[in-house]
Amino acid sequence: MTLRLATAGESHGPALVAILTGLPAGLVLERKAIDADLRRRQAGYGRSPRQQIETDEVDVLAGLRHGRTLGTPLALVVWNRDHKNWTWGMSPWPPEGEPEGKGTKPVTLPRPGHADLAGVLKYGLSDVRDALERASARHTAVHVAAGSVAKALLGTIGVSVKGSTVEEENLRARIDEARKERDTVGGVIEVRVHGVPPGLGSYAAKEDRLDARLAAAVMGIQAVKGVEIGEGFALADKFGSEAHDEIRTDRRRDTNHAGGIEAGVSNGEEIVVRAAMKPLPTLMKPLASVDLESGKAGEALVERSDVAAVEALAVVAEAAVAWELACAARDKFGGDAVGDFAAAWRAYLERIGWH
Ligand code: EPS
Repeated sequence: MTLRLATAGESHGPALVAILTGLPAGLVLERKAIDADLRRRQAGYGRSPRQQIETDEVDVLAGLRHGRTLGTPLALVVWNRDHKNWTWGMSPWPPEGEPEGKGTKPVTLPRPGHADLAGVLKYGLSDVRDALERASARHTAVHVAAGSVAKALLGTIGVSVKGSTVEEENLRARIDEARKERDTVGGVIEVRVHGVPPGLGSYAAKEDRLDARLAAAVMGIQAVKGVEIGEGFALADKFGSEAHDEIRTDRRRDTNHAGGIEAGVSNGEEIVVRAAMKPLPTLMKPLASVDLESGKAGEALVERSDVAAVEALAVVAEAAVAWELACAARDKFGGDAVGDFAAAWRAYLERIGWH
């Protein structure tokens, strides 16, 4: 059984939507748990005033009855409350009446580091807004809702996933300084996963490798420029005798340099994924750019944005890792009913003698 996720939505459009297919029937979902993850994503030091406008909550349009999945496509919606300020500018149909509100004038000054320039060139656009709206990290909200569903599924097989920022000295002071200087900052986050048995993923083909799948999922999050599993880049400086995790008679390890994955397959230890986020590209002190209309030098677009979103990234990466692991678990344990899925997992643990 293959778990799949499709999403749609622009930052200031009416809503963000997700369709999840391949979930088993009978999975219990709690609205409060999904909404709590959505609120965690919105919090964090250095976020934009946008977060005072949005109070993200999930609505379910299909696939759920009385809090249990039906085994049919699950359709989730997170509404953009800010859309009310953009009804003309982001109208899906040609807008009627005089231009009013936000987004009425074309954006022609691309921001270095955002999707703006590549987007207009690639898609043949003249208004940068047509590119930036979908590229915006606002979109991560609906991924967090999907990740919350994935965590519920993983919970039925004893797997828990947790993202956090990696303590960096004076992160908050750096954010304060950046705000004062009208600048932005990035940071590092990590996701730790408990309870994954050996055997998720496969070395049989590169696209099946669990580390490759997790890296792609986390690298797919806006502003992420680096991902490592376990000790990642630091392993390159070690001798083999220092880098590998020796195997005890009970087949567990005393160390975890590998971050819980060897040869693209989980080894039963804690899975550790880290990601580096670049400083966000919307600067209140704009960088040099070109006006795409006149061809003359100019300064990049300045609009409301976050100074930092590192704490949000921890929640978004947690969701991405949870989703990928749920996919790998569905691949391995299958089942149309959630009980079948959990029974296959129990039988597998029995076979490999893993408790
Ligand atoms: C973002 C720009 C800002 C952020 C946004 C991501 O949007 P706005 O201009 O509306 O303030 O606030 O993030 C969110 C809205 C969110 O919910 O995370 C960008 O360009 O990526």
